Amino acid sequence: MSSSRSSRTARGGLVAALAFAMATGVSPSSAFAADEPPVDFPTFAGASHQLDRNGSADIITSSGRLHQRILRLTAGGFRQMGSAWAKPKLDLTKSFESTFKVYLHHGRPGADGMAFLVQADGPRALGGWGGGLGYRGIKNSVAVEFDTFQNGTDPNDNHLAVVLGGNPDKHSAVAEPSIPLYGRPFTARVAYDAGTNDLRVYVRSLRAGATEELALRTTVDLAGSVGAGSAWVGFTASTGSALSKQDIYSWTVQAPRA
Ligand SMILES: [Ca+2]
Repeated sequence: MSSSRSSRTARGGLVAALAFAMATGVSPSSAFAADEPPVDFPTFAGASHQLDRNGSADIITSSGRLHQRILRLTAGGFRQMGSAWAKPKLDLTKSFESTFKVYLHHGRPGADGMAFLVQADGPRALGGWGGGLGYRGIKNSVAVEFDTFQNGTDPNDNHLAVVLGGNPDKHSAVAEPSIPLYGRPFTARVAYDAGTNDLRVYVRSLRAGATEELALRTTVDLAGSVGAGSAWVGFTASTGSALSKQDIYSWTVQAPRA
């Protein structure tokens, strides 16, 4: 029921955007109203035309109880890498927050993890596999990684990090959350204050009664780091000689909540 409702909403939004574009001469991609979130996927039903996907990333129907459309970044094979970027670019000179539900699962041990990125390389950007987390080599980027496999410069196999310039061997900031990133679903929230360059990463287990935890806080100038005032926003992930299915169940990017 919810998927048919959201796809109707998506079509309605598209019609409204086209009508707005025809009335004003503005292209549909820049026709978001000021109070409309630039990214809003309660599921990924109807999202095929709103996401650029590369490598192993695809929109699929999940198996199991939920049986909904999800974004699968890696499909459980060896040496895979995938990326997905929202079509509209994100204004990095404004504060925002992004919330997404993640489930990294299937293999034992699981690897390698996934990352939330803002990047100015383009909608085809895709980095290296294994410890590259699908973003190694995306030069004009800031990554918030959720790393489930310990490589040479990693502190452990369950850490968050902020990484600049597409080099996962060098953490600008690193932290270990209290919850496992692998094997159990969790919600992450990345909050950025464009005035102070304050970046916070929160995580919350989906277990009943779980509370949100501020897992990492650092200062980073997103626009300065990617070398542009606006950027593509999305996810990357990879596998190597160990593997996993790495799934995003929902995703929003919007103005910070009060
Ligand atoms: Ca790693």
